[in-house]
Amino acid sequence: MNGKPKLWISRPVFEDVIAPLHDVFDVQMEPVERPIPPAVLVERLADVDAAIVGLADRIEASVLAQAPKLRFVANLGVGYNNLDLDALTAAGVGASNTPDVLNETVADYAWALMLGAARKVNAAERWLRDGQWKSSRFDGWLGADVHGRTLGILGMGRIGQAIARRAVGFRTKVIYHNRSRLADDVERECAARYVDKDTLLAESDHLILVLPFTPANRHAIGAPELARMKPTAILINIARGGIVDDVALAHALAQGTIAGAALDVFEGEPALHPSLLEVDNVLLSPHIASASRDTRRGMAALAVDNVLAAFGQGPHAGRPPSLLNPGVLA
Ligand code: 8YV
Repeated sequence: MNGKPKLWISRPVFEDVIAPLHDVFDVQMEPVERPIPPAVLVERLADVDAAIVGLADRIEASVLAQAPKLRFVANLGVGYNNLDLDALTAAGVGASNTPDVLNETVADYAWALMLGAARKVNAAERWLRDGQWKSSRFDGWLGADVHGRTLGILGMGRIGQAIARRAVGFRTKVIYHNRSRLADDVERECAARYVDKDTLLAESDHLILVLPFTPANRHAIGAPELARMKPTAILINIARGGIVDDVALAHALAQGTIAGAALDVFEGEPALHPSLLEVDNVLLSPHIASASRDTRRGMAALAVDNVLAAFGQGPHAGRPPSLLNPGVLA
Protein backbone atom coordinates (compact mmCIF):
# COMPACT_ATOMS: atom_id res chain seq x y z
CA MET A 1 0.00 0.00 0.00
CA ASN A 2 1.74 3.18 -1.19
CA GLY A 3 -1.00 5.70 -0.35
CA LYS A 4 -1.50 6.78 -3.96
CA PRO A 5 -5.02 6.73 -5.44
CA LYS A 6 -5.68 3.68 -7.59
CA LEU A 7 -6.29 3.85 -11.34
CA TRP A 8 -7.43 0.99 -13.56
CA ILE A 9 -6.98 0.97 -17.36
CA SER A 10 -9.26 -1.53 -19.08
CA ARG A 11 -7.08 -2.17 -22.14
CA PRO A 12 -3.40 -1.98 -23.06
CA VAL A 13 -2.44 1.63 -23.88
CA PHE A 14 0.93 3.09 -25.03
CA GLU A 15 3.24 2.74 -21.99
CA ASP A 16 5.13 5.95 -22.71
CA VAL A 17 1.94 8.00 -23.06
CA ILE A 18 0.53 6.83 -19.74
CA ALA A 19 3.90 7.12 -17.95
CA PRO A 20 2.97 10.44 -16.19
CA LEU A 21 0.16 8.59 -14.41
CA HIS A 22 2.63 6.56 -12.34
CA ASP A 23 3.77 9.64 -10.39
CA VAL A 24 0.24 10.22 -9.13
CA PHE A 25 -1.54 6.85 -9.21
CA ASP A 26 -1.04 3.23 -8.39
CA VAL A 27 -1.78 2.09 -11.98
CA GLN A 28 -3.17 -1.30 -12.97
CA MET A 29 -3.51 -1.82 -16.71
CA GLU A 30 -5.08 -4.88 -18.35
CA PRO A 31 -2.20 -6.64 -20.11
CA VAL A 32 -4.21 -8.00 -23.04
CA GLU A 33 -6.97 -6.62 -25.23
CA ARG A 34 -10.20 -8.50 -24.57
CA PRO A 35 -13.83 -7.75 -23.88
CA ILE A 36 -14.06 -7.27 -20.11
CA PRO A 37 -16.91 -9.43 -18.77
CA PRO A 38 -19.39 -7.43 -16.63
CA ALA A 39 -18.42 -9.30 -13.44
CA VAL A 40 -14.74 -8.50 -14.01
CA LEU A 41 -15.58 -4.85 -14.67
CA VAL A 42 -17.32 -4.68 -11.29
CA GLU A 43 -14.42 -6.44 -9.59
CA ARG A 44 -11.80 -4.16 -11.17
CA LEU A 45 -13.70 -0.98 -10.25
CA ALA A 46 -14.52 -2.13 -6.71
CA ASP A 47 -11.67 -0.28 -5.01
CA VAL A 48 -10.23 2.13 -7.57
CA ASP A 49 -10.40 5.92 -7.51
CA ALA A 50 -10.23 6.41 -11.28
CA ALA A 51 -10.47 4.44 -14.50
CA ILE A 52 -9.60 4.78 -18.16
CA VAL A 53 -12.06 2.69 -20.15
CA GLY A 54 -12.90 1.81 -23.73
CA LEU A 55 -16.14 1.83 -25.66
CA ALA A 56 -16.88 -1.79 -24.84
CA ASP A 57 -16.95 -1.06 -21.10
CA ARG A 58 -20.46 -0.10 -20.02
CA ILE A 59 -20.35 2.17 -16.98
CA GLU A 60 -23.89 2.33 -15.63
CA ALA A 61 -25.73 2.71 -12.33
CA SER A 62 -25.43 -0.96 -11.29
CA VAL A 63 -21.67 -0.84 -11.81
CA LEU A 64 -21.27 2.50 -10.04
CA ALA A 65 -23.23 1.21 -7.04
CA GLN A 66 -20.40 -1.27 -6.49
CA ALA A 67 -17.56 1.22 -7.01
CA PRO A 68 -17.75 3.41 -3.90
CA LYS A 69 -14.32 5.05 -4.26
CA LEU A 70 -14.61 5.89 -7.96
CA ARG A 71 -14.23 9.64 -8.67
CA PHE A 72 -13.38 9.83 -12.35
CA VAL A 73 -13.79 7.84 -15.59
CA ALA A 74 -11.92 8.81 -18.77
CA ASN A 75 -13.33 7.30 -21.95
CA LEU A 76 -10.92 6.42 -24.76
CA GLY A 77 -13.18 7.74 -27.51
CA VAL A 78 -15.18 10.80 -28.49
CA GLY A 79 -18.46 8.84 -28.52
CA TYR A 80 -19.56 7.95 -25.00
CA ASN A 81 -22.75 5.95 -25.41
CA ASN A 82 -21.08 3.32 -23.16
CA LEU A 83 -21.28 5.80 -20.25
CA ASP A 84 -24.50 6.49 -18.42
CA LEU A 85 -23.74 10.14 -17.84
CA ASP A 86 -26.77 10.74 -15.62
CA ALA A 87 -25.80 7.83 -13.38
CA LEU A 88 -22.19 9.05 -13.24
CA THR A 89 -23.31 12.55 -12.33
CA ALA A 90 -25.74 11.22 -9.71
CA ALA A 91 -22.90 9.18 -8.21
CA GLY A 92 -20.63 12.25 -8.19
CA VAL A 93 -18.21 10.64 -10.66
CA GLY A 94 -16.61 12.90 -13.29
CA ALA A 95 -16.32 11.66 -16.85
CA SER A 96 -14.40 12.72 -19.94
CA ASN A 97 -14.09 11.77 -23.62
CA THR A 98 -11.56 12.50 -26.38
CA PRO A 99 -13.06 15.09 -28.73
CA ASP A 100 -11.28 17.00 -31.50
CA VAL A 101 -7.93 15.15 -31.46
CA LEU A 102 -9.40 12.59 -33.85
CA ASN A 103 -11.50 14.77 -36.18
CA GLU A 104 -9.10 14.95 -39.13
CA THR A 105 -7.97 11.32 -38.88
CA VAL A 106 -11.53 10.04 -38.82
CA ALA A 107 -12.41 12.33 -41.74
CA ASP A 108 -9.47 10.88 -43.71
CA TYR A 109 -10.78 7.39 -43.04
CA ALA A 110 -14.33 8.30 -44.03
CA TRP A 111 -12.95 9.33 -47.42
CA ALA A 112 -10.82 6.16 -47.58
CA LEU A 113 -13.94 4.04 -47.04
CA MET A 114 -16.01 6.09 -49.48
CA LEU A 115 -13.38 5.87 -52.22
CA GLY A 116 -12.64 2.23 -51.43
CA ALA A 117 -16.27 1.19 -51.66
CA ALA A 118 -17.00 3.36 -54.71
CA ARG A 119 -14.10 1.87 -56.66
CA LYS A 120 -14.45 -1.68 -55.20
CA VAL A 121 -10.86 -1.66 -53.90
CA ASN A 122 -11.53 -4.39 -51.34
CA ALA A 123 -13.29 -6.73 -53.78
CA ALA A 124 -10.59 -6.17 -56.41
CA GLU A 125 -7.87 -7.10 -53.94
CA ARG A 126 -9.74 -10.22 -52.87
CA TRP A 127 -10.01 -11.20 -56.54
CA LEU A 128 -6.26 -10.83 -57.02
CA ARG A 129 -5.42 -12.75 -53.85
CA ASP A 130 -7.73 -15.51 -55.05
CA GLY A 131 -5.54 -15.79 -58.17
CA GLN A 132 -8.50 -14.87 -60.39
CA TRP A 133 -6.76 -12.35 -62.68
CA LYS A 134 -6.54 -14.31 -65.91
CA SER A 135 -7.94 -11.42 -67.90
CA SER A 136 -9.97 -8.36 -67.04
CA ARG A 137 -12.94 -7.14 -69.05
CA PHE A 138 -12.90 -3.56 -70.33
CA ASP A 139 -16.39 -3.22 -68.94
CA GLY A 140 -15.57 -5.03 -65.70
CA TRP A 141 -14.94 -3.60 -62.22
CA LEU A 142 -17.00 -0.52 -63.01
CA GLY A 143 -17.25 1.58 -59.90
CA ALA A 144 -18.87 4.89 -59.04
CA ASP A 145 -17.15 8.26 -59.27
CA VAL A 146 -16.73 10.36 -56.18
CA HIS A 147 -15.54 13.52 -57.92
CA GLY A 148 -18.35 15.66 -59.22
CA ARG A 149 -21.00 13.62 -57.36
CA THR A 150 -23.14 14.51 -54.36
CA LEU A 151 -21.86 13.60 -50.91
CA GLY A 152 -24.46 13.53 -48.15
CA ILE A 153 -23.44 13.80 -44.51
CA LEU A 154 -25.87 12.81 -41.76
CA GLY A 155 -24.63 14.37 -38.50
CA MET A 156 -22.66 17.56 -39.06
CA GLY A 157 -20.54 17.95 -35.94
CA ARG A 158 -16.81 18.55 -36.01
CA ILE A 159 -16.02 15.29 -37.81
CA GLY A 160 -18.77 15.83 -40.38
CA GLN A 161 -17.40 19.30 -41.06
CA ALA A 162 -13.87 17.92 -41.53
CA ILE A 163 -15.27 15.41 -44.04
CA ALA A 164 -17.07 18.20 -45.90
CA ARG A 165 -13.99 20.40 -46.15
CA ARG A 166 -12.13 17.64 -48.02
CA ALA A 167 -14.72 17.69 -50.81
CA VAL A 168 -13.39 20.88 -52.40
CA GLY A 169 -10.47 19.18 -54.15
CA PHE A 170 -12.75 16.49 -55.53
CA ARG A 171 -15.32 19.02 -56.71
CA THR A 172 -17.84 16.91 -54.83
CA LYS A 173 -21.06 18.72 -53.91
CA VAL A 174 -21.92 18.44 -50.20
CA ILE A 175 -25.39 18.35 -48.65
CA TYR A 176 -26.02 17.59 -44.98
CA HIS A 177 -28.68 16.99 -42.40
CA ASN A 178 -28.23 17.62 -38.70
CA ARG A 179 -30.39 18.22 -35.63
CA SER A 180 -29.61 21.91 -35.99
CA ARG A 181 -28.47 23.84 -38.99
CA LEU A 182 -24.88 25.15 -38.96
CA ALA A 183 -24.15 28.86 -38.66
CA ASP A 184 -23.89 30.59 -42.06
CA ASP A 185 -20.13 31.10 -41.87
CA VAL A 186 -19.53 27.42 -41.02
CA GLU A 187 -21.84 26.31 -43.85
CA ARG A 188 -19.88 28.56 -46.21
CA GLU A 189 -16.54 27.25 -44.98
CA CYS A 190 -17.73 23.66 -45.49
CA ALA A 191 -19.43 24.54 -48.81
CA ALA A 192 -22.32 22.43 -47.53
CA ARG A 193 -26.05 22.89 -48.10
CA TYR A 194 -28.59 22.00 -45.38
CA VAL A 195 -31.41 19.68 -46.50
CA ASP A 196 -34.09 17.65 -44.73
CA LYS A 197 -33.43 13.96 -44.12
CA ASP A 198 -35.63 12.76 -47.00
CA THR A 199 -33.81 15.00 -49.48
CA LEU A 200 -30.48 13.82 -48.11
CA LEU A 201 -31.50 10.19 -48.67
CA ALA A 202 -32.87 10.87 -52.14
CA GLU A 203 -30.03 13.04 -53.49
CA SER A 204 -26.85 11.55 -52.03
CA ASP A 205 -24.62 9.49 -54.31
CA HIS A 206 -22.51 8.71 -51.25
CA LEU A 207 -23.98 9.02 -47.77
CA ILE A 208 -21.67 9.17 -44.74
CA LEU A 209 -23.11 8.71 -41.24
CA VAL A 210 -21.38 10.63 -38.46
CA LEU A 211 -24.12 11.06 -35.89
CA PRO A 212 -23.81 10.08 -32.21
CA PHE A 213 -25.57 6.94 -31.03
CA THR A 214 -28.61 7.79 -28.93
CA PRO A 215 -31.79 5.76 -28.44
CA ALA A 216 -33.49 8.12 -30.94
CA ASN A 217 -30.82 7.39 -33.56
CA ARG A 218 -31.14 3.61 -33.34
CA HIS A 219 -31.82 2.31 -36.85
CA ALA A 220 -31.85 5.86 -38.22
CA ILE A 221 -31.03 4.01 -41.44
CA GLY A 222 -33.29 0.97 -41.83
CA ALA A 223 -35.30 -0.57 -44.64
CA PRO A 224 -37.55 2.51 -45.25
CA GLU A 225 -34.56 4.87 -45.46
CA LEU A 226 -32.56 2.50 -47.70
CA ALA A 227 -35.57 2.31 -50.03
CA ARG A 228 -35.46 6.10 -50.45
CA MET A 229 -31.81 6.09 -51.57
CA LYS A 230 -30.63 5.88 -55.19
CA PRO A 231 -29.97 2.35 -56.47
CA THR A 232 -26.48 3.61 -57.37
CA ALA A 233 -25.82 5.05 -53.89
CA ILE A 234 -23.15 3.97 -51.42
CA LEU A 235 -23.63 4.14 -47.64
CA ILE A 236 -20.70 4.65 -45.27
CA ASN A 237 -21.09 4.16 -41.50
CA ILE A 238 -18.21 5.42 -39.35
CA ALA A 239 -20.46 6.48 -36.46
CA ARG A 240 -21.74 3.63 -34.29
CA GLY A 241 -23.16 0.20 -34.79
CA GLY A 242 -26.92 0.25 -34.31
CA ILE A 243 -27.43 3.51 -36.21
CA VAL A 244 -27.81 1.28 -39.27
CA ASP A 245 -30.08 -1.77 -39.22
CA ASP A 246 -27.35 -4.15 -40.42
CA VAL A 247 -29.80 -6.90 -41.42
CA ALA A 248 -31.86 -4.48 -43.51
CA LEU A 249 -28.65 -3.18 -45.06
CA ALA A 250 -27.39 -6.66 -46.00
CA HIS A 251 -30.78 -7.32 -47.59
CA ALA A 252 -30.68 -4.01 -49.49
CA LEU A 253 -27.17 -4.78 -50.75
CA ALA A 254 -28.21 -8.25 -51.88
CA GLN A 255 -31.32 -6.91 -53.65
CA GLY A 256 -29.54 -3.96 -55.29
CA THR A 257 -31.67 -1.42 -53.43
CA ILE A 258 -28.39 0.48 -53.05
CA ALA A 259 -25.11 -0.25 -54.85
CA GLY A 260 -22.64 -0.60 -52.01
CA ALA A 261 -21.62 0.15 -48.46
CA ALA A 262 -18.59 0.58 -46.26
CA LEU A 263 -18.86 -0.12 -42.55
CA ASP A 264 -16.37 0.57 -39.77
CA VAL A 265 -18.90 -0.11 -37.00
CA PHE A 266 -21.48 -2.85 -36.44
CA GLU A 267 -24.46 -3.70 -34.30
CA GLY A 268 -23.11 -6.06 -31.63
CA GLU A 269 -19.46 -5.61 -32.63
CA PRO A 270 -16.97 -7.22 -32.48
CA ALA A 271 -19.44 -9.74 -33.89
CA LEU A 272 -20.69 -9.08 -37.43
CA HIS A 273 -24.12 -10.10 -38.53
CA PRO A 274 -23.52 -13.17 -40.75
CA SER A 275 -25.72 -11.74 -43.52
CA LEU A 276 -23.14 -8.98 -44.06
CA LEU A 277 -20.52 -11.61 -44.83
CA GLU A 278 -22.72 -13.04 -47.55
CA VAL A 279 -22.75 -9.89 -49.68
CA ASP A 280 -19.77 -8.84 -51.73
CA ASN A 281 -20.60 -5.16 -52.26
CA VAL A 282 -19.70 -4.08 -48.74
CA LEU A 283 -16.29 -3.00 -47.48
CA LEU A 284 -15.84 -4.17 -43.88
CA SER A 285 -13.43 -2.58 -41.40
CA PRO A 286 -12.90 -3.30 -37.67
CA HIS A 287 -13.74 0.07 -36.02
CA ILE A 288 -10.41 1.70 -36.82
CA ALA A 289 -11.38 5.13 -38.15
CA SER A 290 -9.35 6.89 -35.45
CA ALA A 291 -6.41 4.50 -35.65
CA SER A 292 -3.54 6.54 -36.99
CA ARG A 293 -0.32 6.40 -34.98
CA ASP A 294 -0.51 10.03 -33.92
CA THR A 295 -4.21 10.14 -33.23
CA ARG A 296 -4.47 7.05 -31.03
CA ARG A 297 -1.55 8.44 -29.02
CA GLY A 298 -3.28 11.83 -28.89
CA MET A 299 -6.47 10.21 -27.62
CA ALA A 300 -4.56 8.37 -24.89
CA ALA A 301 -2.70 11.56 -23.93
CA LEU A 302 -6.00 13.44 -23.63
CA ALA A 303 -7.45 10.72 -21.40
CA VAL A 304 -4.32 10.94 -19.24
CA ASP A 305 -4.60 14.76 -19.03
CA ASN A 306 -8.23 14.48 -18.00
CA VAL A 307 -7.56 12.00 -15.19
CA LEU A 308 -4.54 13.90 -13.89
CA ALA A 309 -6.53 17.16 -13.96
CA ALA A 310 -9.40 15.60 -12.02
CA PHE A 311 -6.91 14.77 -9.27
CA GLY A 312 -5.40 18.28 -9.28
CA GLN A 313 -2.31 17.32 -11.29
CA GLY A 314 -0.78 17.90 -14.72
CA PRO A 315 -1.07 20.83 -17.14
CA HIS A 316 -4.82 21.30 -16.56
CA ALA A 317 -4.87 20.71 -12.80
CA GLY A 318 -8.43 21.00 -11.52
CA ARG A 319 -9.88 21.60 -15.02
CA PRO A 320 -10.15 18.35 -17.02
CA PRO A 321 -10.07 19.56 -20.63
CA SER A 322 -12.95 17.45 -21.91
CA LEU A 323 -15.12 16.98 -18.86
CA LEU A 324 -18.59 15.73 -19.82
CA ASN A 325 -20.37 16.51 -16.54
CA PRO A 326 -18.89 19.78 -15.24
CA GLY A 327 -21.32 19.98 -12.31
CA VAL A 328 -19.57 17.07 -10.61
CA LEU A 329 -16.21 18.71 -10.02
CA ALA A 330 -17.65 22.12 -9.10
C1 8YV B 1 -12.80 4.50 -30.76
C2 8YV B 1 -14.56 5.89 -31.63
O1 8YV B 1 -12.64 5.25 -29.65
O2 8YV B 1 -13.85 7.87 -30.61
C3 8YV B 1 -14.79 7.12 -30.86
O3 8YV B 1 -15.95 7.38 -30.48
O4 8YV B 1 -15.48 5.23 -32.00
C4 8YV B 1 -13.17 5.42 -31.89
O5 8YV B 1 -12.27 6.46 -31.98
C5 8YV B 1 -11.58 3.75 -31.00
O6 8YV B 1 -11.85 2.87 -32.00
C6 8YV B 1 -11.10 3.01 -29.77
O7 8YV B 1 -11.92 1.90 -29.51
